[in-house]
Amino acid sequence: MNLLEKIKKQQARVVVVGAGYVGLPLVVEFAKAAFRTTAYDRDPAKIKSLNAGKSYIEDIRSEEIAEHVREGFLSGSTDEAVIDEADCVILCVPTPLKKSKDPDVSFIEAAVETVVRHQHPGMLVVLESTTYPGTTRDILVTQLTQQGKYGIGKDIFVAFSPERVDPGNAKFGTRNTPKVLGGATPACMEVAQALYDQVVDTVVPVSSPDAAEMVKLLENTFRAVNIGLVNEFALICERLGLNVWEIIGAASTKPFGYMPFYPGPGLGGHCIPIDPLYLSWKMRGLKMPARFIELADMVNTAMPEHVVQITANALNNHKKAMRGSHILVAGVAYKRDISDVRESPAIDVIAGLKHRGAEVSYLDPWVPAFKEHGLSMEGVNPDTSFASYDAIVIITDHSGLDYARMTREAPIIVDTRNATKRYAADSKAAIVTL
Ligand code: SAJ
Repeated sequence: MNLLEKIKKQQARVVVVGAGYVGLPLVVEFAKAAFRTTAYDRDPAKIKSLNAGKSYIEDIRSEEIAEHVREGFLSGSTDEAVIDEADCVILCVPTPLKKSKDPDVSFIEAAVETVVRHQHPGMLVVLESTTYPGTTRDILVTQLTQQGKYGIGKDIFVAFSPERVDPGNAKFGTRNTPKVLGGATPACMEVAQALYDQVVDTVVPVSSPDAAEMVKLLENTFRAVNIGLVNEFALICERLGLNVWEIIGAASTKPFGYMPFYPGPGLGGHCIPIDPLYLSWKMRGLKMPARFIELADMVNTAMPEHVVQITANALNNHKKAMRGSHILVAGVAYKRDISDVRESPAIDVIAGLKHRGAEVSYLDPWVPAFKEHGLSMEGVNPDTSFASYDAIVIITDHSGLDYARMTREAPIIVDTRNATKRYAADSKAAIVTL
C-alpha cells in the first residue's frame, strides 16, 4: 500500500514533532480521525502528562486525551526513533526571535535533522511553524533530499501549512478552521491534502509552500499593522484631547469597509509581535524594507513606555512622585482571559515602573506567578485592598477582575483597555485611559 492509500485508509502513522499549543490539538484531531498518532517532544513533562491522559493546554480537555490514549490511537514519546515508523511527520516547533530581533529557525533546523536521522521512503513531512517565505524549500526540501537518496514528490513529500490556532477561542478549533496548504510539488500537494482532508473541514490549497508561508505572514501582519495604527491614533487623540475609545466606537458603527482594533499597552504573545518581523528580516536581506511592518513594530514596542509615562503624569497630577509609590498592575497575561505571559507588554511596563523607583505588585487571576525576562513575581491576593496602592495600571482586561471595586477604592487608575468604562461615571478614582 503506498503512502496515499495508507492515508486514505487511516493506516498511515502520524508523528507530530512539538506537543505545544499547536501540536497537542493536532495530535488529538488525528487520533479522533482514527490515525495512530504520536506526539514527539523533548520535554518529558509534556509527554508524561499526555500519556497520563492529562492536558496541559487550556483549550484541550484531559478527557479527550485520556480517551484516545486508552484506545491506543494516541501516545507521546521523547524518543526520536518513533519517526522510524512514521509515514507522516508534522513539525509544530517554535519560531521565536533572537535578541537581535532576527528570526530563530534553530528549532526547525533541529527538527528536520531529527527527521533526516530517521528518514525512510514514502514519508510526508509538513512544516506548520510560522516562518519567512522560502524556509520549507531552503531547509526541509534541501535537507530531506541532500543525500540524493530521496526524490521530492517521489519517495519524500514536503508541504507547508500554517498553524491557525487561536488560544482561548472557543468557537474556532483545528477542525473548523480552514487550513491553507502548499505542496513542494503536485504529488506533495496530493498527499498532504489527503492527510489534512481527514482532520479539517476545509483545506485551502495554494500554489507553493512559499505562498502558504506568506499567507500566514499577511494574516498576522494585518493585525500588527492595524494595532499599530490604532495605537498611534490613541497618541494623536491624547494630543488633540479626544477619547480614542469614543472615536473607535463610533467608527465601528460603519457596517462595511471598517474593522475595529483597539489601542493597548503593547503587543504580546508568540505570534503578532514576532511573525511579521520574519518577513521584514527577509526583505531587508533583499534590500527592500517592509516599511509598514517596521513602522508598526516601532509604534507597538513604544507603547509600554508610553503607559509608564502617563502613569508618572497621573501621579504627578496628584502631587505624588513615581519613586516610592506603590503601584498595582492589573493583568499580566498577553491578552484577556488566558494565562500566557509570553512577550506580554505587562513585563515591560513593570520593568519601566520599577526603573523609575516605584514599588510594583500585580494581580492576575490567570497567572499566580511568573518568571519572564529577568522578572520573577507572585501575584497579590484578589482580595487586596485597592486603597493601599497609589495607582492601579490595568494592562490586561480579564473578565474576572473587579473593576467596580477598583473605581471605588483606588485613588488613581491608568486604564489601557477601557475596562472601567462602565464605572467611570460613579468612580471615586481618577481614571486615565489611553
Ligand atoms: N491587541 C491589541 N489590540 C487589538 C487586538 C490585539 O492591542 O485590537 C493585542 C493583544 O492584547 C495581544 C496582542 O495584540 O497582546 C495579540 O493579540 P491577538 O488578538 O492577535 O491574539 P494572538 O496573539 O493570540 O493571535 C492569535 C493569532 N493566531 C494565529 O497566529 C494562528 C492571530 O492570527 C489571530 O487572529 C488572533 O489569535 C485572534 O484573532 O485572536
